[in-house]
Amino acid sequence: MIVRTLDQLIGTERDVHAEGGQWVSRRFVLDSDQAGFSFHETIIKAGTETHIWYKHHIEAVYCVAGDGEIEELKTGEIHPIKDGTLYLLNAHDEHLLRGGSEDMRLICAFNPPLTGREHHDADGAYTPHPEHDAYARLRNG
Ligand code: 9YT
Repeated sequence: MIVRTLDQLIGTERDVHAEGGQWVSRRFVLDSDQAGFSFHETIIKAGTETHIWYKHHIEAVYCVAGDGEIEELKTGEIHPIKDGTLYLLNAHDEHLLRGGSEDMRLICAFNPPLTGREHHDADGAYTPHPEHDAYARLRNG
């Protein structure tokens, strides 16, 4: 069993800050923990906007505090986010994530798992997991 607290992660390699300052990601579970997914707490700063397009990952996101919205770029549809809202990026959906009037606290899981210090590239993606194809085969059967 692995037990970790937020306090233990802050200021370590598992505490990752967006280059533009829009979010902070505390990476509780990473690839090295061999769970098959990674599991993070992400704080989206109020009033910010982030372009995200996870081309190589599936991400589930559950909001437990604060408010914001997600805009699907393919359709223009905007979904409000608040405590109790989950969204699943199951189709590599390109989107804009906006913080609302207060910081938004999100719980996020990635498959394949992140390996550590990933930051968004110019397209809003993270680099593929080294065994990306094997994970895709497992997901797609
Ligand atoms: C919701 C989202 O994807 N925010 C960007 C950071 C990401 N959750 C991460 O790396 O933890």
